[in-house]
Parts: sequence; C-alpha cells; structure tokens
Amino acid sequence: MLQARGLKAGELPEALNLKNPEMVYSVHDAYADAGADIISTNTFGANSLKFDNVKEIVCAAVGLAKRTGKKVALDIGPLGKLLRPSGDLLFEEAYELYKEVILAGKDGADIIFFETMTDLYEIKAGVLAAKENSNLPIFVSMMFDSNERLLTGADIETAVTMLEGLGVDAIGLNCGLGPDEMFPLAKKMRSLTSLPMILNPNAGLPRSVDGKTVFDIDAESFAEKMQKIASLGVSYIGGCCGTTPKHIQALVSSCKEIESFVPENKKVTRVSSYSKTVVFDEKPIIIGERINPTGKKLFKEALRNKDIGYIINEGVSQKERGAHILDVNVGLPEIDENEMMYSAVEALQGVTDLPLQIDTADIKAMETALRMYNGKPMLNSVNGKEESMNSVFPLVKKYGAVVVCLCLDESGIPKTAEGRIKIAEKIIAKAEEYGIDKSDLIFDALAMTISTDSQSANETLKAVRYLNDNLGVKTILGVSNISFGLPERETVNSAFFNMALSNGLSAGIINPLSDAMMNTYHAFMALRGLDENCESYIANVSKTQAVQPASQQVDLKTAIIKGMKQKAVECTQELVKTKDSLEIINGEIMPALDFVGEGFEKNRIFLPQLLMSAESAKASFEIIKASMPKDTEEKKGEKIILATVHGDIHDIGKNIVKVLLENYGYDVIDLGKDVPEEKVIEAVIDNGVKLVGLSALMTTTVPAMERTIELVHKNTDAKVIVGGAVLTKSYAEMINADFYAADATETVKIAKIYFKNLK
Ligand code: B1M
Repeated sequence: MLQARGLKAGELPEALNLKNPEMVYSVHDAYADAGADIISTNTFGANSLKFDNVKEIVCAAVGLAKRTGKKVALDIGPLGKLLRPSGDLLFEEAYELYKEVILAGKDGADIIFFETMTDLYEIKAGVLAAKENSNLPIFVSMMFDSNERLLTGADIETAVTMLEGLGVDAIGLNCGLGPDEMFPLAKKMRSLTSLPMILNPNAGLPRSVDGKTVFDIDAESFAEKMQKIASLGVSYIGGCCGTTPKHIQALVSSCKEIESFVPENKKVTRVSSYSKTVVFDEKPIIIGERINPTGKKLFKEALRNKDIGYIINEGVSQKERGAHILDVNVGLPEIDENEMMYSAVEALQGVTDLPLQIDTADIKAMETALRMYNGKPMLNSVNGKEESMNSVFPLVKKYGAVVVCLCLDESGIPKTAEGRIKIAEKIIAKAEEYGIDKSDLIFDALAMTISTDSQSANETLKAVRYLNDNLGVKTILGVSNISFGLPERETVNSAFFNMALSNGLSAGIINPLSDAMMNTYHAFMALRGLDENCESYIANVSKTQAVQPASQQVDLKTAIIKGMKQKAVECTQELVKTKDSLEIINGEIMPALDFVGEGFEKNRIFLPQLLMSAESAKASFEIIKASMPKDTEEKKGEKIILATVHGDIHDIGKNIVKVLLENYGYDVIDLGKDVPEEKVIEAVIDNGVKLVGLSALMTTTVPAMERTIELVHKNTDAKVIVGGAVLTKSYAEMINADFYAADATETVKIAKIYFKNLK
C-alpha cells in the first residue's frame, strides 16, 4: 500500500509517520472505510535498533491510526536480532527496546499487538515489557512455517503453553502462509488454546514475477476462505501480506454473521522449554534430580568453582537416559545463588530442549530464573505457609509456571494423609485468590523416610491417591527421601516409586541415571498399557546396556552435536596432541556438522541447537588453529581474497580454508561473510589480487556467487575458486568459476598450480 503511494526501495516505512503522515493516514483510512474495526499502527519495525527517534515515530503513528476513529492496535514486530544464546542480544536489552515502544505508544492505543513474531524468547521479553509498562490488552500473533514451527523451533503447543502462562489476552497466526495453508495450523491452535484467537494470513503464497512479489488470492476468494477459517472459532480476523482494503471489505461481509467465539478453559497442566512441551496427562513424567548439590561433594565443588560444564553434563546425561524435565537446584550457602541460577538456566536452555524445574527457596533467584527462562517452567516450590504462598504465587501468576506445592505449613509436616490433604486444600483456595488455576499446581505429599516411621510410605501413598482421585490435581514426589538412612537405597526407592505410580503419581523426581529407577518406570509403563509394543521398555534396556560400557565420556563429535562448547574445547585440546589438524576437521568437525545439518533439514533439531553446534565447532577450530605449526612455508607474497558471498553468513568452512592457505605462506585478505559483490571487486582492484576464493553454503546464495564471479571477470583479470557444501564441480563450471575446490587441501593445491603458472 505504501509502495503504491511512493515508498522507495530501501526506505523505512515507519519514517513516513513523520515525513509523510498523510500518506500513512490514507492507508489507514482505506482500511477503516473497508470496515476494519481495528487499525494497526505503522510501527512494525520502529525500535531503537533502527531509529534514534522512536518516541516521535510511535506517537505520530498512534495519532494517525486514531484519526480513523477505530480501535488502535500498537503494532510491534520482531527486533531483527536473535537473543542470546542464539544471537547476541540480551533478554533485558530486548525488554528495554520493547519497553521504549510501549511507553511511547500506550496512550492512545487500545491494544498492544505483537505480530509476525518468530521467537518465543523475544515474545516473552516483549510481553513482560507490555505487562510492566501498560495496562493494555496484549495480543500476540506468530509466523509459523508450513512445518508448524517458529524460526527458533517452537511448535504450536509450546507457543500456546508459554503465552497462556504469561497471561496474554489473545494469540494467533499471521503472515508466511495463505488461508489454505494456515487452516490446519489454526485448527490445531484452536484445539490447544483457551484464549481468543487472531488470524491474519497472506493473500496466498508470494511469487516473484519480473522481480515483483505478487499474491494470487483475490478479495472474493480470500473472503470465502476466511469464512471457513473463522468458523473454527476465531475472535479477530484480517489480512497480512498481499491483502488490500478490497480483501478486508470482502472479508467483513463474508464473516459478519459468524459469532464471536468464547473459548472454554481447557485446564491442561503443561510446561515447556523453548521448543518442546511436556503435558501432565496419563503418562507419568520423570524429573531428573541430579542438578542438586545435596549430598554431592563433587557438585558442591563445581558450584564453588562456577563450573557450568559440570551442570551441562548432568543435564545432557539425564536427558539421554530419558528424563522429561530437569530439576535445577544450585543453592549453596557460600555462593551467590541468584547469579548461579541465572548462569545455570542460561547454559542449560542453550544445550537442552527439556523444560526445567526451577528449584530454589531464594525468592530473588526464583524471580530471576522465572524471568529469563525461555518457556513455561516448573517451579519448586511453594508450601502452605502464608509467607510462602504470598511471596511465590504472585511470581507464578506473573511469569506463568506449574508450581510444586509441598503439603506442609507453619505447623510442619502432618503425620497423616488427612493432614497433608487439608494443607493441599488450603493451597488450592489461596492460589485461586491469586487467579491461579489448580491445573497449574502439582502437589507433593512428601515422602518421609521409613527408617524412622514404618507408616510413612503408606500415609504418603494414601495422600497421593486422594489428591489424584478426589481433588483432581496432579501429584509429584521426591522419591528417594523414602529410603534415607537405609542400606541398598535404590531397592527401596524403586519399589516405592512403583507403588506411587500405581497410586496415580503424575511425576517423580528421581535419578534417571539409576537403572533400577528407570527399569521400574519402563516396566510400570509397559504393564499399565502405556507403552505400545513395549517399545520404550525395550529401548530403555538397550540404552542401559549401551551406557554401561560407554561410561560418561563425551567425544568431540558428540560435544559439537550437542552444542557443548566447553566440552568441545577440552576434547580438541586432547585430540591435537595425537592427531593432525585436517584429520580432526574431516573426521570429527565435519561429520558432526553434517549430522546437525541433516537434523535441521529434517526438522529434528532447530536453529538454536544448530547455532550452539556451530559455536562449539568454531571453538574447537580455534584450538586446532592455535596448535597448527605457524608459517610452515615462507611467505610467498601471493595474495588471495576470501569471502563468503552476499546473503550467506556461513563462514566456518571459509575460515578453515583461510588458515590452511596462510599455513602455506599465502597472504589471505579475508573479507568475512555476507560480502556484497562490489566490496569484493573493490578489494581485488585495491590490492592487485590475482586469485579470489568464494564460499557459498546455500542454494539461495549461489546466484550471488555467480554475480560476483561475473563482476570479477568483467572488471579484473583475477581468477575465482569456489567452494562450499552446496557446490559441485559441474555447478561451479555452470556459474563460470575458474576452479572448484571440494575442501581446504584442494584449495591449496589449486593455488599452488595457479601461481606457478602465473610466473
Ligand atoms: Co546453516 N544451513 N543456515 N547455519 N548450516 C546449512 C548450509 C544447510 C545445508 C542445513 C540444512 O538445512 N541441511 C541449509 C542450507 C540449505 C540449502 O540452501 N541447500 C542451511 C540453512 C537453511 C541455514 C539458515 C537459512 C537457517 C535459518 O535461519 N532458518 C541460516 C542462514 C543464514 C544465512 O546465511 N543468511 C543458517 C544459519 C546457520 C548457523 C548460523 C546456525 C550456522 C553457521 C555458523 C557459521 O558458519 N558461522 C549454520 C551451520 C553450521 C550449518 C551447517 C550445519 C554446517 C555448515 C558448516 O560449517 N560445515 C550446514 C549443513 C551442512 O553443511 N552439513 C548448514 C562445515 C564446514 C567446514 O564445511 O562450509 O562445506 P563447508 O566448507 C568446506 C568445503 O565446502 C570447502 O572447504 C571447507 C573445509 O573443508 N569450502 C571452500 C568452503 N568454502 C570454500 C571456499 C573456497 C574453497 C573451499 O574458496 C577458496
């Protein structure tokens, strides 16, 4: 709409709110005329990363939308940068950027509307900024791909879980897909969420015609398709890319008879990580207990030394053995628990997609972790003491969590099941006062050792059964307390675990590295008919057998695959003592990256994991580089330019090529990654270079490589070597490259021959 009115290529549309307000208003007006009830402000990318006058731009935008007399949605899009650990933007920086926009736009707006969002973590920063700096309703609309994933890997259920936890007012889908492609996603979202839904698809899928983007669905068929989609039970509908006032007008008339939908509360108990949801339904959940210093000398030592690697190892190995959620307790009197909790949660959510259970009695550490956690966590714990409930429940309400409720209060732990149940009832009532549904509570009836009270297990189990059957709440137990003070504790623990599961226990906090416990769990699942063909049982047995000889060793390939950067460094430090650099690169780093690349392609792993693996590979390569003999050959004075082509940010391969060339005495001018064609030409001319090496890893960036080659040939007499996983020799010939190098060694060989022939 703005382009049609004269917005130039490369010009930022939000700047028009000040430069040409009437142009912007005329667009709003056209949509208002078409019958829209809500007008989105022209502020999608208005943030301080792009503008230094955000306040003026946003205020002007709100004023323009308000002139239509319609409801105004303060429109907020992604910041354009990924958050740590996937990118380098800090969570609190993202929060501040959003806060600025919200403060500038809240007076005058009726809704805060996050749209086209692709990362749950960024959404969380935005939603908190909105909650803490305004009282406006918060709508969040996300762009999923046709695999039903966000860019950073979350599926629809995970997005629903986190956003319902955060207490937003409506959620939905926009952009990326047309109404037909969006239909199954909308249906899925409707089946999962208890919130009102927003749907703004594109006018079909974009096509490029003569360099222009066109959308195929006209107003009438858009309206028809939207009628179908709106009947799923949607509250807000509209259009995204390619839709015009005509589309909206047709939509208004086709959907005006459809009743506004009021969803019922689904009351599902679920937690999530950044990409994955764990639902507490009929299958009991295993919570790994090992990230807890109680009774662990080595762990205590690790905490004193801030040894995050230790915590990561514990997390990864528990996941491997089948934990569904990881408990994180890093409390030690002599350390700063708040700081350690932050580091531990940040590190763990960087390497594992399992949801975490934040386990602390320190309210400050609790809030820190709840705030920066990427998902809807478990929280361990609240109890029946007034003080505990009054400090923990507000946090649960604000950030969203499933909270473990301990059946104890000011008078201690009741000896009988009845006493504990009374406390549970008190906790449920109090939670309700805070607006927390009992589906977000999970009750711990407390396992007390049988070594001092022969009836303790019976009382606990009685309480579990009652809570489950009569109060309809989920239950959890820290299982191993039951055997405190006894020999052969695992025998008692696993027997008790089995009994608790039989009494309806929803989740056990156990040691997943204990074969006895895991075998008990899987046998129970098989016996209960929860394990089709006993598949999990059998898989668990083979895992047990495989893990026993493998011990706890992690090799370089595994460390890279799992994104364990520190471990990758340690493994490389060992390997360089005995292996040649190229042997490590070709035998460990490349296969590991190929493995994650394939997982990424097949949707088994997602961008954050890919990034962590890339970071680990880079760290490993730094060690290799430092260990390579320097200047094995005399400096030849022969210059080679290296660059990853425009649009492509993959540079691991190019950096390997660079190091090898330097080791053979070449003078490498490294232009970096994502290098525009002109910059390459400029560097070739300025430095009188005769050989250029270009790298491209994606099919989409090969055209940029072709253009660069063309320009190099047209403007200079330099020759071009190309490389990168996406290329082949014949493809290289097709784009007129002079040479193709399959790997770094071949690059050196080609360079040697080329320079020899030049002389
Ligand atoms: Co991405 N990525 N990635 N990625 N990534 C690929 C390339 C992909 C094949 C994965 C997949 O889906 N299977 C796929 C491309 C699909 C395609 O087009 N066919 C892909 C995608 C889609 C993406 C994103 C779009 C994902 C997203 O955001 N949704 C995004 C792209 C962003 C962009 O570029 N605009 C993206 C991002 C990333 C990370 C940032 C997470 C990270 C890169 C980090 C970095 O490089 N700093 C990353 C990684 C690590 C990969 C994989 C897994 C590994 C690449 C790698 O480093 N390999 C990759 C899958 C794969 O290749 N298996 C994948 C190891 C490296 C040593 O090999 O680069 O081939 P290579 O280099 C070799 C030779 O090819 C040769 O020598 C090197 C050493 O032997 N060589 C040359 C290379 N360049 C040369 C130049 C020469 C000579 C020889 O000139 C003289």
